[in-house]
Amino acid sequence: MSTLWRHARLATLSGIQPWGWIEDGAIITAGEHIVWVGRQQDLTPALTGDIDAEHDLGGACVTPGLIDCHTHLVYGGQRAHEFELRLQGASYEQIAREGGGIRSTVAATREASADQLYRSANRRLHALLDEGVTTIEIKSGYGLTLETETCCLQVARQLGVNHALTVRTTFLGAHAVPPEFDGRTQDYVDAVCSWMPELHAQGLVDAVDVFCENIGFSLLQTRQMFETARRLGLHVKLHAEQLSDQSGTQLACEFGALSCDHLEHLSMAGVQAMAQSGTVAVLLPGAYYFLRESKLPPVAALRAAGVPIAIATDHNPGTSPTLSLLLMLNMACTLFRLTPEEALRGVTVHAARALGLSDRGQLASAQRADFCIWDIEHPNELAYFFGRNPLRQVVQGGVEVVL
Ligand code: DI6
Ligand code: FE
Repeated sequence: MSTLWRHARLATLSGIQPWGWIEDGAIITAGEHIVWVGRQQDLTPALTGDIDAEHDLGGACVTPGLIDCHTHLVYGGQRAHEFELRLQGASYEQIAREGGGIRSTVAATREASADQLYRSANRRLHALLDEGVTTIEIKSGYGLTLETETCCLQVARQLGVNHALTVRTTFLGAHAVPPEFDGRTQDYVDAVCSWMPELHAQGLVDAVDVFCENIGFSLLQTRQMFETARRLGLHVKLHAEQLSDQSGTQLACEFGALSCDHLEHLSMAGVQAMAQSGTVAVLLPGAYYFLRESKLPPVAALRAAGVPIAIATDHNPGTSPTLSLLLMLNMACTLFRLTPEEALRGVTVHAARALGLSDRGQLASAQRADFCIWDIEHPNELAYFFGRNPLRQVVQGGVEVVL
């Protein structure tokens, strides 16, 4: 099945033009892939001879499908009450130390049935799909037993089976130490390492992540888990330098990490390490905003060093309960001073790279035919508006998705 999408204004994010802009453009898709992108006037009869269907987009703006490369979408309950506590002066770390925080969501997740976990994650997923997300990363990390982590990863995989989107799963067993391992963090790290081969054998893990932090796991423990991941041939990523500088980034880069995420407290040495290993910096303005952080990630240094910057929702019940990737575009600009074009690259081509995917994120031949059709004049409007969704249509794998 070959389709021509014509009369579009394309932000291809490919080539050297700003935005990879093509003013009066067309796309030809065949099956799940793009086979041609260019100016309408360059369409030749040889190109359009075998077309089965044609869509006139009436001058609408087209971008690659959006990619949310860091979410914790599967969990039980929610934590609006902790938000109230923080408004009364308690800090996130304080709440975590007193058994709230991640642990309270772990308790709610363990209590929920697989069906309940699926239904609540499905509702959240729909909010993201409605704004043009075509690929999403979903982390485990709220089960913290082999059984519940397995269940959460299965729910994540099932969401991908039942919707027109790609799901990449990340095992984040090292999100927090569960209560049954209190005072025995090393035993828990050993347990996490022992679960990895089984989860991997079930095809449930695309990458391994660790929360490396003074309230999370140490550098040495992170190294042990990364070594286990490497033996299994799994990619690694890291929650790094979110609340303090632990130099986790340098360690992650030693392991060729796909991405280091958060990075508010990243040092210059960390920036250099990322530049050398080609690791993506995933910035999460939702968590920065919701925790009212004041230390900004070193955007200018990352930019100067040529580190690719991605943006994601970090959707989770504790620090970033947002379900709007478009809002994150706006916040990446207002809070982190990214340009609107950098922000869009951050949820497309750089987000794809943060997931180890080279077949998406740009409008170019041989890329997956995942794209969004927007009722806007220019793609800078995606970062400019907030609380407004100009999405007209999503095409996933060459097929129009019913929203
Ligand atoms: N960093 C975060 O911001 C989330 N996890 C992490 O490692 C917070 C998770 C939570 O509070 O539930
Ligand atoms: Fe996170």
